[in-house]
Amino acid sequence: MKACMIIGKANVGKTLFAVNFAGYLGVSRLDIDFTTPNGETYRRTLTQKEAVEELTSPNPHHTLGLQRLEIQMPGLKGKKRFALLDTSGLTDGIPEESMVRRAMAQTLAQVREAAVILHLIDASSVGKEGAVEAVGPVDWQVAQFGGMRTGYAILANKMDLPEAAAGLVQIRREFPGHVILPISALLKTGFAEVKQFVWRHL
Ligand SMILES: Nc1nc2c(ncn2[C@@H]2O[C@H](COP(=O)(O)OP(=O)(O)OP(=O)(O)O)[C@@H](O)[C@H]2O)c(=O)[nH]1
Ligand SMILES: [Mg+2]
Repeated sequence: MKACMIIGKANVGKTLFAVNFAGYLGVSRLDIDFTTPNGETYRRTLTQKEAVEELTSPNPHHTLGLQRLEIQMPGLKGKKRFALLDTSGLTDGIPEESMVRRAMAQTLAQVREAAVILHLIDASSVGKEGAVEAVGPVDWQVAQFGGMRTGYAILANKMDLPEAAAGLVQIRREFPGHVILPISALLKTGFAEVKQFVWRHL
């Protein structure tokens, strides 16, 4: 089955996007297949609310492992089945903690297999002073690698926050030639455009 992978730095909103986008596509009960960085697998069934509560967090590196969700996407011409793959957050440079390091390697190993890559960037943090750069070398690497195929888009997330408008301008400037879709994973805005992009590239 073709996969649509969600990738990006820690805390940019990958998991909230995965859960809410699945909801937008009509999935209310989430059967999620987890694969830990050590390769152990298990399944959990969660409601939307439970998934948001348990799987998302304001603290970075909350997701450690792959979280796979099968989706039947309804469209004008029937349905398309695909796997929505949420991944562990990336860091610039090599992470200190071995589990995070392994999780990051596991994430990167999926890039080659994915039919569609949705690269999330937190538009509200771009240009802000902080301990972690909002757009860092790892984003350039993902854009370079992902941009070699057609099914690659940058999702500028957290557009509901006031700082995000300026962040989006900067993202457009720094990633010319790429598809850039502004979204709010929280408010589910921009999802129609994302759906259209995913549909076209599956
Ligand atoms: N305001 C706002 N907050 C958001 C949005 N998307 C995510 N968040 C918040 O950002 C934080 C991180 O969200 P996650 O979905 O856990 O981020 P992640 O990219 O999966 O993070 P890791 O799994 O740690 O890599 C949470 O507190 C979310 O509620 C958004 O569109 N708007
Ligand atoms: Mg996550």
